[in-house]
Amino acid sequence: MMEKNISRPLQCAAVHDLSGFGRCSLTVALPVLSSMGVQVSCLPTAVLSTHTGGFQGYTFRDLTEDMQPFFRHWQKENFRFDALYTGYLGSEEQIHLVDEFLSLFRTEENLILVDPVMGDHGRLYSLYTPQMAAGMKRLCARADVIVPNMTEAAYLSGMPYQEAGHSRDYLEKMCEKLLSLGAKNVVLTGISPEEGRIGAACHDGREMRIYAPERVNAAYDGTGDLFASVLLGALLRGWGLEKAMMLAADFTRDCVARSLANGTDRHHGVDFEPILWQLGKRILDP
Ligand code: PXL
Repeated sequence: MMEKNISRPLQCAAVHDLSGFGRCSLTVALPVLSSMGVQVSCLPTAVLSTHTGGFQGYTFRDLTEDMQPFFRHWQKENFRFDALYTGYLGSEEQIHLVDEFLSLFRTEENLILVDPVMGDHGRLYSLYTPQMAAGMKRLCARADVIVPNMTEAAYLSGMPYQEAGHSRDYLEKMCEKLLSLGAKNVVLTGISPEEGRIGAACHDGREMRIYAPERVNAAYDGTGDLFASVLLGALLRGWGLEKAMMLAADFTRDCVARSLANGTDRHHGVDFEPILWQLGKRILDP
């Protein structure tokens, strides 16, 4: 008997680091997108022993030199992607290279999602420089969707950072400033319009929608990557921006809740593995 829903896998090129330990970047993007029926091709920017947000003495192998030969080979092979997805970038030069990569692989139909991974909790990550932050603005200008957290949104928009208590007016101004960089859609993550609620806001250039369910009181590393990966998977499967945002927020919250209940260390990332199948089921068998 024929299986229903047979379709070619969607193809995504993911430009992120590979952090060996601590679920984030490629070790999140790969399983999440695969579970959503998306084939992921990896353009790794660096290989680290752990991510940089909570471990001492991590190794960092910069792969800047490999990036251009890597994607030039892909170009020769004539590979095409339904989505170009960029995350953590390790140097200013990498940002230039990603610019070139986007120019080469951009098509009329494909979707560029730029996650401007720069910092959290009001501060830039330890290896992040102001020059890199400036370069990130250029990448955002080319994106169909950007997914900054509130720290990144503040840096990119020039607006003051607020940890919580975000008014609709503040969020709307922030989205408008980010849209004015050139991005077509903005999804702000980690917004908290009132005590006890946390979620996301999306703006498609016409209107802003807020989704802020009840907060699970914990902060885990890698949740930005998880959110962005789920969002992209849902967009690729044809979901609208608001619905995709809600799925990403719900799935991220469920993973945080389980990790908290399991006593997982916040720097290890969230325990998404046992419930990935639920994500696959939601998206592939609606
Ligand atoms: O999750 C974001 C991220 C990705 N990659 C690396 C990081 C971080 C955050 O700290 O250090 C290497």
